[in-house]
Amino acid sequence: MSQHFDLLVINAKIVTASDKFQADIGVIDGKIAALGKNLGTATQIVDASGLLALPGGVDAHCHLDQPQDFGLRMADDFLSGSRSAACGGTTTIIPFAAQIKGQSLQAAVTDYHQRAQDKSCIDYAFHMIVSDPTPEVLKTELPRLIREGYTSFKVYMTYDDLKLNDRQILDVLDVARQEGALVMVHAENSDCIGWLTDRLVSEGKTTPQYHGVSRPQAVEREATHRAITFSELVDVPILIVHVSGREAIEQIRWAHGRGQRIYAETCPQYLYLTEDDLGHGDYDGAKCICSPPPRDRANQQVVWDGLQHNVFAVFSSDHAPFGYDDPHGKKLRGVEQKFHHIPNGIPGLETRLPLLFSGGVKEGRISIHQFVAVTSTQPAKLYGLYPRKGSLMVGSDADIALWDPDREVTIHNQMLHHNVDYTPYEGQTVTGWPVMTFSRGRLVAKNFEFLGQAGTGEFMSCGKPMLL
Ligand code: DUC
Ligand code: ZN
Ligand code: ZN
Repeated sequence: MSQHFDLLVINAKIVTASDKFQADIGVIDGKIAALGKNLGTATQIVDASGLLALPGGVDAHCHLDQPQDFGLRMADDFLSGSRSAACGGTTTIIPFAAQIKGQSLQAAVTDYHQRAQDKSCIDYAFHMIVSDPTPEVLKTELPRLIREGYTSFKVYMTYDDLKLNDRQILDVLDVARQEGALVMVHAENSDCIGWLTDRLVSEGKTTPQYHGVSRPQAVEREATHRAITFSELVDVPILIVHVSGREAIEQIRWAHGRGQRIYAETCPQYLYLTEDDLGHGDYDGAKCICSPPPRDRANQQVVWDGLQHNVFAVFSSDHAPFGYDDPHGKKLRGVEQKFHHIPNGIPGLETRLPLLFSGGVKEGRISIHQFVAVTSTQPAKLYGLYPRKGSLMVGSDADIALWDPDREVTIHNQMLHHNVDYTPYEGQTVTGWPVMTFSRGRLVAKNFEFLGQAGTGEFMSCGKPMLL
């Protein structure tokens, strides 16, 4: 029986985490209503001949408008961040509602809703950051918020304003086990970083390049191992975020060999940047300061190998936007800072997918199905958004990215849609670009142009993690 659709995407080659097939996509009320041939008529028809139709990306680790200390301010709010994501083929973002020590978790979540409301142009959910696990938080707030649909939260093993001690991490993992939440862990050893930093500063070594020296792989390896041990003791899965290189990967593989459910995430910076990008005394290196820091070429290869062998469940941007020539960013108060006072984080929402598509799929390191899995399907599953997000199935949201797999693009900051004054990937040429992005059937980006509208993105409460 022929039907009338709001939107028909015809002649698409559809690619999911498992399948590739030729079909038309019929959309009604923002949802995929039919997949097939000769489906019927439509108000809007888009011919996708020669293009790939992929599920819109799910960027499960990005920071937008997150309150900062010391006069710092993130360059992207929910409008500029979601706009940039949409133009890079991403249709779901999951940033962080961060608890400030002394604040209730609920206050952090309420505040964050206000920041997102009427701004995001694509759908979004929140992870929480638990920085102050008081008895009230552990007994009442955290379990309640998990039941209300905030089913993932991050803990930090470093940063004075955010870090938890080992006992506190065990306590929050226990709540996650009881309630069925997924805990994301920032694994770096705080005291080791502090000790190395003090030594470098006392020797007058304060330029951006020393950021990497203050956070060697050993501090990431040790914390990763410790987090894996906590997961074993509490008997709860965890996800190690932003894994940077060989040593942490070895720990994760070791845990996998023992049958532990340790999920891992990596990011474009660990495939495309190296410690050389932190500079050699010049301040430009501040543009690439993120934590953990980028390593070397040999480590990039190990991260690629990890993607190829499915060590990583998730590939995220870790977009943490601080302007470079910005008195609220990398040049705080207009002054070049010592490395340990430079805000950590780099932009990447818009370039995440093209960088992995190009270096991964086009260069034959991963299959296109692995690409869809780590950038969309698996984050949607792990963070309780599947099957609404993460696939192209009847009943799913019509979040569709149409990719031209052969489009050659040289990345320049001026073509990006974030509010940051640089990209770490300036001048990088990639092959493959998402030329049209639909969010629940609405065209939000086409050929580098943003066509969406502030406030059309919806908040989604998350289900329990669907473990892989
Ligand atoms: N950790 C993050 O997850 N993002 C930015 C900086 C950091 O240390
Ligand atoms: Zn982190
Ligand atoms: Zn982050």
